[in-house]
Amino acid sequence: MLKLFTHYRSVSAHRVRIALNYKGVAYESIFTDLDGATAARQRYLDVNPQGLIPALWVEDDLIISQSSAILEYLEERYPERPLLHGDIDLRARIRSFAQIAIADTHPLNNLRVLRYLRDEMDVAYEQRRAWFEHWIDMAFKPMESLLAARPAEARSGYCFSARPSLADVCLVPQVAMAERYRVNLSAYPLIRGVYRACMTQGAFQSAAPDTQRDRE
Ligand SMILES: N[C@@H](CCC(=O)N[C@@H](CS)C(=O)NCC(=O)O)C(=O)O
Repeated sequence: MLKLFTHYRSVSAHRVRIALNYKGVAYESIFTDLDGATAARQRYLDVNPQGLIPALWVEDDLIISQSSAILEYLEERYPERPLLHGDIDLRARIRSFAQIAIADTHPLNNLRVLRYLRDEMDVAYEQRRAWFEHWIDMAFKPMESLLAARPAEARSGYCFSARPSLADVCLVPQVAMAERYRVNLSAYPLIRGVYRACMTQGAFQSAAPDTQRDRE
């Protein structure tokens, strides 16, 4: 059985949990500390030398790090319930949308960045929160525009189609994290609508941070 090194608060692990659940792939959760100082965390460097979560153990010779690499692997290995679907144009649209979250937003609001601001730059909590909110807005504004510009046939409950795609998989963890930081999302009705639609689905519910067994 696959093993996912995960932490309930990890946005990147959240993406992978949704994809595994959606595809109906059984996996064991290995709850892994996000705190850089613990012994368990040091041991985790043997699994993923980058020390970042998630990692997917497939076999001893194959441990995949980086959530987008894991998502691509799952898509190729379990194509039956695809997250990249539709025609080539739709798949391009889905990928572009997903990359806003994966490449342009999460790296700026990652724990190690926020910790660096706190510990090395002496940035106070309110300013760190403003930083977080700024980069969320820089993502959600264009994402909301992309959703508003969808062709009529793409306007289902989900981002771009009648079933969830990689776009939803990447949007939902970002919204969950924004809610955790109490970011005001009232300017993003389409994003909130997609989030609500996704959260009616078991695959998304059982991947949510609050439903994870390592949640304190
Ligand atoms: N690009 C990586 C990012 C992984 C990542 O940054 N994970 C976070 C949790 S969401 C982490 O491990 N943070 C620990 C830290 O920042 O020290 C991916 O998509 O897997």
